[in-house]
Amino acid sequence: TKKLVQLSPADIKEELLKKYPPKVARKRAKQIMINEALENETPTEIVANVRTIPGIITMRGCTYAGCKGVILGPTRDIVNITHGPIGCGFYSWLTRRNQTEPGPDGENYMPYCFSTDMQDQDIIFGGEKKLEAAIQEAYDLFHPKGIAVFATCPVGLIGDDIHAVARKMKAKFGDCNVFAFSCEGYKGVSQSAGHHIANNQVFTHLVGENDTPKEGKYKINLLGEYNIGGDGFEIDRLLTLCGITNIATFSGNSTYDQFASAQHADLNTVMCHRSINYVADMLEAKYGIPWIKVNFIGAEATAKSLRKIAQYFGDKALMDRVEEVIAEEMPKVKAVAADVRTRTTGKTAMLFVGGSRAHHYSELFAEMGMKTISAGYEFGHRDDYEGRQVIPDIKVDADSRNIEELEVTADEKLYRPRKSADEFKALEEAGYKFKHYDGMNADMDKGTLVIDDLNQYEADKLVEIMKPDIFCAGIKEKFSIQKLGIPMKQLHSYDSGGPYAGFKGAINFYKEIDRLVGSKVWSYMKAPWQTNPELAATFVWE
Ligand code: CFM
Ligand code: HCA
Repeated sequence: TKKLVQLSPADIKEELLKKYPPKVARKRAKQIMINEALENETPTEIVANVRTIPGIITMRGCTYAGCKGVILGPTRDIVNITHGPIGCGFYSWLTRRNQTEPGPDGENYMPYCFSTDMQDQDIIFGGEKKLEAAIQEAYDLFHPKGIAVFATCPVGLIGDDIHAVARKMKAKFGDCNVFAFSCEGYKGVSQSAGHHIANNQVFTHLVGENDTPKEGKYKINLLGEYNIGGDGFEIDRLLTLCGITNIATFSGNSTYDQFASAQHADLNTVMCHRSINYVADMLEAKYGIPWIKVNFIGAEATAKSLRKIAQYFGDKALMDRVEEVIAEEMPKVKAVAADVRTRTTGKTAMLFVGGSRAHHYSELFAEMGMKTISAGYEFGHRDDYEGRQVIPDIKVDADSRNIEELEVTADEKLYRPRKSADEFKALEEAGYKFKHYDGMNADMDKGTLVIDDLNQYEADKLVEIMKPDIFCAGIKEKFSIQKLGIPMKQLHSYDSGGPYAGFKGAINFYKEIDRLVGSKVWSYMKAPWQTNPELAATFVWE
C-alpha cells in the first residue's frame, strides 16, 4: 500500500541527511540550504569550499584538473607537459570539448598529450632529469612560444623542483617561455585551488609580455569563457557585430599572444567569476583596468551584457550599434522560445555544475518557462552563492578614462557588505562603476534547495523525491541519473551539442531541452524506487 505524503523543503533536507552517521549529517546539513529561509526563519549561510568528507562520492575533480585542464587547456600554442604518471595526462586530454580555431599560423598542440610518464625509478630517484629531457624534446620538435609544466600528486610528494627546471630551460632556449605550475591534485579541496594557481602563474609569466598596442576603439578582455562547444565563437561573433574588440579570452580559443597582450584592454568582462576573478583583480591592481560581470548564457542575459559593456564606454555610437544588433537577433530567439514554451512551461530542472554554470543556466531555463527547483556548485565559494558587491573603489570618467581610487582595505574590497538598492543607485549616479553581481541564491526562488558539493547518494535521493523533468551535471552523474528514468543533460561538455551562449546558443539550447523533456523514452525506465518503494512522496511547489 502506497502512502502519498507531501514533503516540504525542510522534510527533503531531512530525508537527504537521514542515512548519514550523525557527524556526517551535521557537516552536510551546513551545505544544504533552503534558499531565502521561509518566513520567520533567519537565512542560513551556506558552507562551501570545504573538504569533501572521505567516503562520500563527490562530483568534484582535483587541483591539477582545474589548473591544467580548465585554465591552460584551451590555449592552443603552448605545449602543456604533465609531469607525472601517464594517467593524469591521458585523462585530461581533450575531455573538455573546448574548441579552437588554429588560425593562419596553424599552431595547435591541443591534439597532443604530453607527459613525462613517471615510473617507479623516477619516484625513488627523482624526476627532474626526465622532465628536463621532456621539455627539450618538446622544444626540438615544435619550437613553441611557450612550454608549461604541470605537477601531479607524486611530484609534490617527492619534491621535484619543477620551477628550477623551467627557469633553467627558459634561460637555455632564450626564445621559448618555460614556466611551471605547482598544481598537485591534492592541494586544496577541488578544482578551485587549481584555478588560483593557474591564474597567478599566467599573470606572472605571460600577461604584459607583449607591449605592442592593439588596434580597436572599444577594447575588452573576456575573462572566464572557455569556448566549450564553441560558446566563445558565438560571443566573439556578437562582439564583432557590435564593433567591440576582444583582445584576449581567458582562455577559450586563446593564444600565447592574447595573454601577453591583455594589459592593452580598457575593460575586463568577467563571465565565470569563480575560475578567473583572481586575474580580473590583478589586472585592475597592476594596470588599472576595471572589470564588470557579464553573462552570455541566456538571450536576455546576453542583451544585458552587451548593453552593460556599451554603457561602460558611454559612447552613443556604440550604444546604438548594440541596440541594432539586439534588435536584429532577438526576434529569432523569441520566436523559438515562444514555440518551445508551449511544451516546456512549468517543467522543472536541477543544476549541479562546477562553479558558475549551475547559476548561469537557470536563466536559460527561465526563458523556457522552466523552474530550477534545486541547484548547487561542485566547488563554488560563498561569494558564488551570496554574490559579490565589490566597489565602489574606483570612479571612472567615461571620457578621459581617468580612474579615481578610493581608499579601501583589501578585506573590504573583497567582501563588502551588501548595500541597499538605494545606496547603490546614489553611488552609481555619482559615477562609480560596480563590479556587483548576484550569486546563485538571489536568482533562485524561495524555498528551493541550494546544495553545495552534491554527491552521488544525495543526487539519487533528490531525484527520487522531487522527480525533476531534467537533471544537469557532468559525465560521472550522467548514467546513474538516466537509469533513474530522468533525462540528463551535461552542462560541462554539452553532450557534444552547443554552442549555448549568446543568441544562437539560446536557440540551440531551447530546442535541445524541449526534445529531452518531451521524450517519452525515459518513462519506460523503471527506477529502483518504482519497483521497490520505501516511501512514495511528492514534492509540492509552494
Ligand atoms: Fe567556470 Fe567553466 Fe564552470 Fe569552471 Fe569546470 Fe567547465 Fe564547469 Mo566543467 S571554468 S567554474 S572548473 S564555467 S570545466 S568551462 S564546465 S566544472 S561550471
Ligand atoms: C574538470 C573538467 C570538467 C569535468 C566534467 C564532467 C569539464 O572539472 O576537470 O564531470 O563531466 O567540464 O570537462 O568539469
